[in-house]
This record gives sequence, C-alpha cells and structure tokens, in this order.
Amino acid sequence: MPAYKLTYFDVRGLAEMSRYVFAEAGVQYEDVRIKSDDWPKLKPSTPFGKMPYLSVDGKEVAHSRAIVRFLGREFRLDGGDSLTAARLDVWIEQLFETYSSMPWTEEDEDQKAKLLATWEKETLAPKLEKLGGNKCGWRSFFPWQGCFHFGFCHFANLRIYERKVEP
Ligand SMILES: N[C@@H](CCC(=O)N[C@@H](CS)C(=O)NCC(=O)O)C(=O)O
Repeated sequence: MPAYKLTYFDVRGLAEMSRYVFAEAGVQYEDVRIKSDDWPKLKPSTPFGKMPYLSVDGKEVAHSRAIVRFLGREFRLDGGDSLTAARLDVWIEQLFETYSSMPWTEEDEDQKAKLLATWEKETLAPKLEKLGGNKCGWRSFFPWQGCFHFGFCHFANLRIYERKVEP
C-alpha cells in the first residue's frame, strides 16, 4: 500500500470528501493540517499554490475532485467500470455546480435562511429532479458500490455547509 499524505487547512472544506473516502476504505493516511499562519511559507512549494493536495509515495495529485476520483479508483469505490465511473462523475459535477450557488458568504442569519429556502426550492429541487429523472439519472441505473463515492461528495458538502469551516 502506498504512503498517502493529504495536506489541507485545519478545516473540512475541499479535503473532507477525500477524508471520508479514506475512512470508508479503512486506509491509513497522514492527515496534514496546515495552520493559516504557516500557509504563506508553504504555498510556493505546493503544486499550484492551493490546497488540498495529495502525496502518493512522494508523487503529488492536486485539485480536490481529481483527488477524490483517484481515491475512488484506488479503493474501488468508483462503480467498477469506466462508464459507471463517468456517470458518477456526472452526479458529482452536478452537485458541485448546485452547491456553488448556495449562500455561502451571507453573514446575516435571517437573510441566509431566506436565501437558503429559495435556493432549495428554485435550484436544489429542480437539479435533484434532473439528477434522478433524466438519462444520466439514478433511476436509470443504481450502482450500489459506486454510490459510496457519490454519497461522500454529497454528504461532505452538506456537512461543510452546516458547520462552515469548523475542523
Ligand atoms: N480547484 C481547487 C481549488 C483549491 C482552492 O481554491 N483551495 C483554497 C482553499 S479551499 C486555497 O488553497 N486557498 C489558499 C490560497 O489560494 O492561497 C480544488 O478543488 O482543490
């Protein structure tokens, strides 16, 4: 088994879905959490000046969704064949597109609740309906094994939103 080292800030953020995949696969890895104060010094030595990145026996993989797909393939949580894996990727991309329009930065709690209610009704519900219903949707195929990979991305995003940046 290679030595895996996942480097990110000390929050859930973009690394959390990969942490879930490691946990589900029961694979040991080094969960390196960088303090904000230490980041400027580390940044120039990282693959693209951003985190997370994963080191696999010293070779680096950057970009959170590239990392989670790699781990899905490594631990056979990607549906088992390339078409199923691609269709899971479609779900993941659709979910990320959906989540990116959530009211992430709204500070006022009342306003946030209002925006979130509108987002659920006008953005989330139609997107989920399309995810389920069309020819890419889960009603047209349902790979139990691959759903772990998909489910982690979904779950990680919801948890991150609820708790914002807590570790
Ligand atoms: N597309 C990248 C985005 C990475 C990214 O924006 N990371 C942020 C933290 S969530 C970061 O490293 N910010 C620090 C900086 O840009 O200096 C991914 O999915 O991993």
